[in-house]
Amino acid sequence: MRHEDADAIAGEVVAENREWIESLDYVYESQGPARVLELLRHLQVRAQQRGVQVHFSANTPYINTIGVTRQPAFPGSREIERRIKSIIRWNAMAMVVRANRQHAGIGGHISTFASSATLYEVGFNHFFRAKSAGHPGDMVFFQGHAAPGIYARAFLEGRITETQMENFRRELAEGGGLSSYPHPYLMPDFWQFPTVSMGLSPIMAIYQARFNRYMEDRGIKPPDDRRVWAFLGDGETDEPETLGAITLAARERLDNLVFVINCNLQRLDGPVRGNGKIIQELEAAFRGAGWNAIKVIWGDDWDPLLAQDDQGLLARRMEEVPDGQYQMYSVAGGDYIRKDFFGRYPQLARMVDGYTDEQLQKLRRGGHDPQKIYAAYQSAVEHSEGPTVILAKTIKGYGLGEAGEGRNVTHQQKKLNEQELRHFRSRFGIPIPDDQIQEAPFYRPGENSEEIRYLKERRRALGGYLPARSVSVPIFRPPAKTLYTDFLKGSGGREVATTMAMVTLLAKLLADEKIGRYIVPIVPDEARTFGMESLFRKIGIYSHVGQNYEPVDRSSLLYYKEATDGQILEEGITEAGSMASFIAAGTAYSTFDINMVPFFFFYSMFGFQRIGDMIWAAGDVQARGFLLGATAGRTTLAGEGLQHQDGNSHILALPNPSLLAYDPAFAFEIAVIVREGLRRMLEEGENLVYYLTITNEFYPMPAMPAGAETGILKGIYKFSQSSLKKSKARAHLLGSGAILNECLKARDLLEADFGVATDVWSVTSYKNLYWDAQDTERTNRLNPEKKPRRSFLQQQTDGESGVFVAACDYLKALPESIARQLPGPVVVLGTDGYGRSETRDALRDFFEVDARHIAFSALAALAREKAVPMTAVKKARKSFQIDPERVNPLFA
Ligand SMILES: Cc1ncc(C[n+]2csc(CCOP(=O)(O)OP(=O)(O)O)c2C)c(N)n1
Ligand SMILES: [Mg+2]
Repeated sequence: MRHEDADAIAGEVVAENREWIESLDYVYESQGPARVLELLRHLQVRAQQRGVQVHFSANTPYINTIGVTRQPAFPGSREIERRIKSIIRWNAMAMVVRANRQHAGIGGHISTFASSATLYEVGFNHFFRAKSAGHPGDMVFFQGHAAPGIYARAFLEGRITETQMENFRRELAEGGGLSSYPHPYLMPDFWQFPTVSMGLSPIMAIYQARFNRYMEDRGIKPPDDRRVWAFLGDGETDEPETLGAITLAARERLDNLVFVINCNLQRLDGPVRGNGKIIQELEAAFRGAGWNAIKVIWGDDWDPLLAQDDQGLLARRMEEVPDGQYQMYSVAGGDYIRKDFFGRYPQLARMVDGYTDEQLQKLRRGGHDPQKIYAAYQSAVEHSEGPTVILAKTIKGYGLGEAGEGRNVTHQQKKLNEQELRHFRSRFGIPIPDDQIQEAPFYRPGENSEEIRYLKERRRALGGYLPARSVSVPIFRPPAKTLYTDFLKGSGGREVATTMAMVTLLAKLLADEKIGRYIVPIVPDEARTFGMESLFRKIGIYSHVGQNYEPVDRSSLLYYKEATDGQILEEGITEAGSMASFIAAGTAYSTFDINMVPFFFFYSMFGFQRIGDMIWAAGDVQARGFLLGATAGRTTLAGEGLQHQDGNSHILALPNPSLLAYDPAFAFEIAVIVREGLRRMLEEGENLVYYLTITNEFYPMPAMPAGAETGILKGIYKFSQSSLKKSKARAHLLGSGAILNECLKARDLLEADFGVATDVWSVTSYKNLYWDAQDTERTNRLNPEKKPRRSFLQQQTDGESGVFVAACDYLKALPESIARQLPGPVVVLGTDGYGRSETRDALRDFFEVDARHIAFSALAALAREKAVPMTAVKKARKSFQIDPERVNPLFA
């Protein structure tokens, strides 16, 4: 083709493009956006009919979602807000730098807040409403490692002292300090939500927003316009929990929820999507899930360039450059940007002919432009069809210059030299003289300065300061003891499983006039497994929209009833989501000033093992409630094999300091434990989570022995005393959960066939015994001159002689943790190793926790003590068919 021809064709294309665009503009202006969409749909249909396949894309062009013409006016003073933000930037940086100078390695992050300062400041000055007389307050989940910025603001607000700022990450220092990240446990008046284990805060925010609706729909509190804001990192979106529940938010039309994702294109090691575009990827994911997605990519100095882009070349170039290259632009000079970005197309290059290199380098990203962020937030809070995600493009380490702006190492940057400090100071105009700069001193303008007055006025207008956490819930008297009477009397020979007992108790609590409506049963698609289906009909399954279909089992008594005021949170198969609901309900005492009591029933293997980090977060956030690990026990849950049979959870429950763990054997134990739990949470206001393992093994429930209550709660009591008074050989069998029955059978074997006087003890909580033992030993260690204190276990077993066999359905480490405290030789039996899909009997034989093995272990220990002859033990081994050569189940 000749040159002139090519030029002529290109000219026609240009003209044609322009015509189409002008037509679109005309339609938009004369008939509005709906008509534009309608026309585009017509065009799409036509194209498809002509055989042009329009590919599916949930993406929009790589430009701001909100065009310049739709931007509302900024309601504040840009200039004063910029000055306030600059001071906060400085102090946030200074607190990390100072802390690390004093104590190398103490850590902290500068670059994350540096990139998100504008995102937060626009929120603080214009959107986040605090809890006040007129408003319940918005709930803001701050990105964990942006904490220095949040502290730096509270410092300006006068809520945090200079000493505390100085002691960042050193709570134990004189005068107090500040916790590294948002930890309500460590700063209970300040932080509301723990966020730093990435991925947990987004899922917690989603279920929190849904729980706020639940509270309204059930009429527990009046409706309000309270919002949940969650700030997260773009790297954080790779955590499965982050995106794992986004469809729920859209399905439930949670227009009270806003995600703000700080897309600085970097995570810790390097780019989030060097070869791709995280903003586009997330836009597609969120829009596909039904969210309102608002992209804030470009700052206002791009507006005139985009206005000239009638050929769409700039938009095309913006779209084709991968994130890794954008990161390069944030570090490289203007000449590089001119060449590499604009230079790709001659028309683009011409567009910036009149720009200096410095101007090109300073072309701002949307996330650093308060006006654009304001427009996005305003649009988000006006959106009433569902949740909104704001994808804001920023630069990691913004303002750090050579010290880390946009560099791969910036996440870990904790030190700035004098020159870098000076650069930072000058860039943000902080009035610190050169001779002090090396100190990186904190800066707070006087109380009467324009900045402080403005900042305080804005917060006053928005109801006060935030973050802030408070507890002012009234004391609640839990139900009277009579509610539990039936359980204490036993089942009269009827066979009952502890799961069934627990569900019956729950039903009684739900029916109670006072406490009933505050109970929140939570279950991840396992209600039928646990025999909870009768609750469906009785209290309904919560659904914001009620039930828009005729349930297939409508005619049955226990039909699947969904209702707007339904009480059960039937979460579907998501233990993480259920736990997020548990946390929302379990913190209502603080977030709503209302005592809600969640009872979360789950398959015990999928509790701590799967969502242990969320249970840990429940401790940090000081949630209250009951976790019920159902179908528990490695050998008690038969047939299911090694991914189901839980022999681990009581070990995994050990670390959490605000969680009590119980392995009850009988219905009366459950009743006593739940009753006490409710008393401590509601009446004493203690922030505790109770974990109870419950099983599906059926057996008669005995009546509670007199005086057992204290022991049940503290962890051990003697369930039965031997009647063999004269026997010289004595054994004590410690059982828990369903294995207690094996101990009772073993007692019969020992007493009838071998004349060994045998007492049986129920160990309801090894964790409690372990805590008490630890605490006792610590006191004794620190006070060697005093008479040693005795642990509860030591007191209970005081004066007992003979051997002890402790058997449980969990790892041997559990009884092992207190073995030292027992006054005689101890044999520990447990279920270390992978499970098998077998019958209960075969499993208990395999793991050596059945009656035969328990009895044999007692005899073997007695023989070593010369309390029974070795011949008797050998005889027992033969008659019990115990093979000493058999492979250890731990390795089998
Ligand atoms: C579950 C989890 N894994 C790892 C970390 C350690 N970590 C803290 S910040 C960070 C990088 C964060 O990147 P991004 O989410 O993009 O946030 P940014 O700092 O860039 O805003 C990592 C890996 C963590 N806090 N939580
Ligand atoms: Mg990032």
